[in-house]
Parts: sequence; structure tokens; C-alpha cells
Amino acid sequence: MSTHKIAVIAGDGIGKEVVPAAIECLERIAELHPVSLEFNHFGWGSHYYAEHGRMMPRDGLEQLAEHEAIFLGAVGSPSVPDAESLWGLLIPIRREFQQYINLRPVKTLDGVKSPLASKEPIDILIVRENNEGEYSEVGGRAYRGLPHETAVQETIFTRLGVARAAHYAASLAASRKGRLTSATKSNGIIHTMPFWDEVVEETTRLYPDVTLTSELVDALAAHLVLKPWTFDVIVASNLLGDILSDLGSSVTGSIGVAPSANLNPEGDFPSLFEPVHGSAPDIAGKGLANPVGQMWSGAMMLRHLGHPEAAEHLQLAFESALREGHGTRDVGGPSSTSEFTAAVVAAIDVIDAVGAKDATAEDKPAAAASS
Ligand code: GGG
Repeated sequence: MSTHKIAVIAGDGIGKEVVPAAIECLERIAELHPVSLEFNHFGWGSHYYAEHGRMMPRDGLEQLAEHEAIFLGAVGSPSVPDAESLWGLLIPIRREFQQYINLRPVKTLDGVKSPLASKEPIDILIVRENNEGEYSEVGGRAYRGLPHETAVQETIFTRLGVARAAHYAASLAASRKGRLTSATKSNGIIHTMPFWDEVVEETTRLYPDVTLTSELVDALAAHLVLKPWTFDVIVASNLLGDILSDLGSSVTGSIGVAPSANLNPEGDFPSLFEPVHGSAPDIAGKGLANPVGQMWSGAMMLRHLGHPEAAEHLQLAFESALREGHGTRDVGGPSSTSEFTAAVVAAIDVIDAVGAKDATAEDKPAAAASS
């Protein structure tokens, strides 16, 4: 059994609470499966910035490259300008390691109450292009402080970048319900978005079992609120994918449960797994953070590392703890971060003892933690 070397960056704010919670669960899972995980912790982020004037050391990417995967919590602090913290850590990792797919599942979970009246189950995969688009360094500021002060920000779409995101999304759709929705704004954004539409359309033609709908993002956002159960796979540019996945997670109940995988599908570089949420400084240090997004990201990491059974075990455990009413306050539950984590560890053990199928409500797996 080879050991997977995982680089851990808890980062800022609630990252420091949800990462240890998820690692506690991953370590218990590793004791029960033929999985060996070595976690190497890197204290990078806004505290590191306060001391060193940068978010990670100059050779940070080289240090990370020694690992098979990166497990990240959250980035952002009121003490560091947002663009500085994001472009000093997360974005260089995504780009240098060619993590061009940001896969963001949006799914209803028992125990997480959706604000929607409808009880239709929601199960969407959002494929966010992760290396280009609106997140670009091209642009600048001029005439600072003058009445005609100017800011220019260029969007970059390349055929390679759009096509590889579309390929990934279309092949996912082909393995699911065969419905792919592409987010566009080609009525208003007259150069880049029609190009996006053309490349997505050309690429999807190679997948005869996939039906492509190109939808203006404003209408798509409204549909994501009004009838989210009709979506299967959504492919979107960097910015639009970010916005739609925050919206999607709110529609299913809480951004606290939303996971993501920043993937280099070729495996040439480590992939990175992180919850969709940020550092939430307003609730940091209070034991209020929901660790489900981080745990679910951990399950995605296990799957990526070739351990689907271990991933499924972890997934069943946090779903069971939620279903049994042990959720954190953001999902209407009574638990602190550590109480919920204890409930998930207990559920892992019950599922191990009685099997996934038998670990039903009667077994009250999560309840074991609080008794
Ligand atoms: N959990 C990762 C995190 O802290 N993300 C903060 C953020 O602002 N991300 C922006 C992005 O993903 O584009």
C-alpha cells in the first residue's frame, strides 16, 4: 500500500476549524480501508503574509509539487486585500498546476433544509473553467485619483481552454442524464462569449448522447432558483461558474456544505480540494463553522486518489450525521463544529460495523457520538 502525500493548507478564518475536522474523519477512514495518507501542514495564508509580506514562500509551488494532492481550507482575511490573498496563493496554485477544471457538485442532502418550497431532489455538477476567462492579469489602472481615472480588465478565452472544459463537462454529462447547459452572456459580451458558445457547441457535437442548451446566465440564474432539479451538468467560465455554484449551494440549503475539486485531469500535477466557502471571518473561532464542505472535498480527494470505497464511506457518514439531525447551526442543527465532527466519526464506525445498507436511521449512527 503506497502512502499518498497530501499538502494541507488550512489557510485563514474558518479554514483552521474545518480542515482539522475533515482530517480527523479522513484519518479514521484510513484506519478502516487500505488507504495510507500522510498529511504535511503548511502554515501559509494571511498570518504568513503579516510576517513575510507574501502569502506563501517563494518556493511554495515547488514544495507543493512534491505532493499528490493539496487539501485547502479557506483564503481571505480583513487584514489583507482580497486580490492580494487570492492571487498570492490559490490562483497561482490553480494555474501553475494546470488545475483547469473546478468541479462543484450541488446536491440536496437530507438534514439540510432548502429554502425552496419544492422537495424535488437537486443533483447538479457545475464545471467551472478554472485557469482563464475573467480571472486574468491583463489590464491595468491609469490616471489614479483623477476624475478620468480608468480601470481595464481583459477576459481571456483560448480555444484550448474552452474546449478542454467543454470536453470534461460533456463527458460527465454523457455518463449521467446527458444534459449539458452552457452559461453564456453572448448578447452583451460580444467577442469572448460568442467564441465560448462556438467552441462549446463544436466540442459537444463530438458527444452524440449529450444535449446542449446554451443559456444566458441571467436566465440560467433564475432557473437555478425556480427549477434547479431540471439541470444535470452546467459548464461555465471562471467567474460565471463561481457565481452559479454559490447560488446553487444556497438553493440546496447552505454554502457550508458545498465541496469542490480543482483538477488537473491528466495527473501531471497535484489537484487541489477545497470547500466552495471562504474564510468567513465573522464566524471564525466560534465553533460555528460547518465542516461538511471540507469533508465532502476530502471524499472527492479520496476518489481522485483511487479509493472510491473509502470516499463512499466518508460520504455516507457525513450524510448520515446530517440526516440524524446533528448538523451545525447554518443548516438548522444544534451542533458545534466539533460536535458534528464527533457525530461523523461515530457514523463512520457504525457504517464499518453494520455496513452501509444497514446503517439506517434505526441504528442511529450519529447519535452514538452524543451519548
Ligand atoms: N475555500 C476556498 C476559498 O477560500 N475561496 C475564497 C475565494 O474567494 N475564492 C474565489 C474563487 O474561488 O474564485
